[in-house]
Amino acid sequence: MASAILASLFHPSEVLALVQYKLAPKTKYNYSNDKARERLYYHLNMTSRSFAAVIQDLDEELKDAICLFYLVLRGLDTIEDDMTIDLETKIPYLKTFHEIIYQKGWTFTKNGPNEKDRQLLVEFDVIIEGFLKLKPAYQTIIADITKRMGNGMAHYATAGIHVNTTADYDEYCHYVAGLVGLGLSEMFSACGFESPMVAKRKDLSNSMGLFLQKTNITRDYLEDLRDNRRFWPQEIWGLYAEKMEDLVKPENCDKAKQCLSHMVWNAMGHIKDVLEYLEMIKNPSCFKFCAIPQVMAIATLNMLHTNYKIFTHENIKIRKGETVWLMKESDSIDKVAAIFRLYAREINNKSDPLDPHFVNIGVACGEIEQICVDKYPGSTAELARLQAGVMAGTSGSIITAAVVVAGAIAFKSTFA
Ligand code: IN0
Repeated sequence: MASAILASLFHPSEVLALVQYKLAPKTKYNYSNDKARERLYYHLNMTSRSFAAVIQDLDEELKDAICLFYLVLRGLDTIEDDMTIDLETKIPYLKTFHEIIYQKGWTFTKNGPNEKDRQLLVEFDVIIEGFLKLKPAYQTIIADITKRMGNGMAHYATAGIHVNTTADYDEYCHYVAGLVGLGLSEMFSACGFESPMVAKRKDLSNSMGLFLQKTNITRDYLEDLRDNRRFWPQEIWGLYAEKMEDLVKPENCDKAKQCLSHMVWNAMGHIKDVLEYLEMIKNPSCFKFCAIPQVMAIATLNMLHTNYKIFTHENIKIRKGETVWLMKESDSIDKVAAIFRLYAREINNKSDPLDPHFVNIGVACGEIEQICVDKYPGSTAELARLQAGVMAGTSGSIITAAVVVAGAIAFKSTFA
């Protein structure tokens, strides 16, 4: 906690969010009367602590269905990601995973020892037991999406198949993330929490997934390269380097940053659809569930833009304080639109005029501003409130910093 506060020292609205988060009574989700269900949510918390809480805040009708959708996809993803499993073994599992989820007692121990979610597959029989308890409507949606995703992953895992064009890039991201949006939208409409229109707008649902996946792929350049995974499209990196791995060579620093701007610009192309999708979502718990990953993504894109560290450091993340502040602020379309405007301005302000995408990114940021002013006028007041927080912050942080330093000196002189 202390390190998180220090990292957010000059962002008092984040320090405030961290302290509130720390002091807030943790919602105790009690599953003790159902051991199998308790084990399910144990695995959910193991896969992603922060997002697990958001899933557990969903209304009862959808909670288990989305928890299982998440865990089934994490299982499939853990097989796809594992580069210690040879293709002859891996591809049949990817293609039949939609049948495996109906096989009582099935487990998988072929993952390499370092796979983060290996235990999930070792105990996958628990997930299958939960899946088979779901209403048939949700089982059908999850199985259909798992089938299409598994086949798409198998295609791109096949030897010689690469993400060459930006169309390939959109197709790959559709298979591993866009389809998740289509599945979730079908669940939202099927349970009646959202209008049937949500399931119909497959284009917007797909963009929700592409914005998240493209942000992750842009962020994970070095980690993926190390594991011999390549998702940046050659049609983009080929404009800046002979080979994709040449981008890490110090002599290619400028070209690498230009390529990074190109990837950031490509991902920003989905923001208009993301805001239009979120505007359709009326159920408060579904809205937060959908909005939180999207605001995390725009904050991450802002952190990535012009940041050469993605070519030298793995696993760079936004501040803990920033994530807690974003989770607190993502409960209305006006607030979310204000957050997108705030980061669009930061992205535009840090753009390098000499960068070939300076204008493209400037136009994309201008469009976000225009769309929000036109369609979400309430975002202007929210933006002013956020900026007041930030501005008060700047002076506030100096005072806070002074107080902390003075406190430290007083403490040292008293007890040293
Ligand atoms: C998700 C998405 C997700 C949530 C809500 C609406 C969505 C609409 C379309 C596509 C995906 C949607 O959210 C999670 C968020 C998540 O897991 N965050 C992790 C961070 C991380 O890097 O793992 C956390 O710890 O906060 C998400 O990233 N994906 C996902 C998977 C399944 C489901 Cl049901 C929903 C993964 C991915 C690849 C982006 C689809």
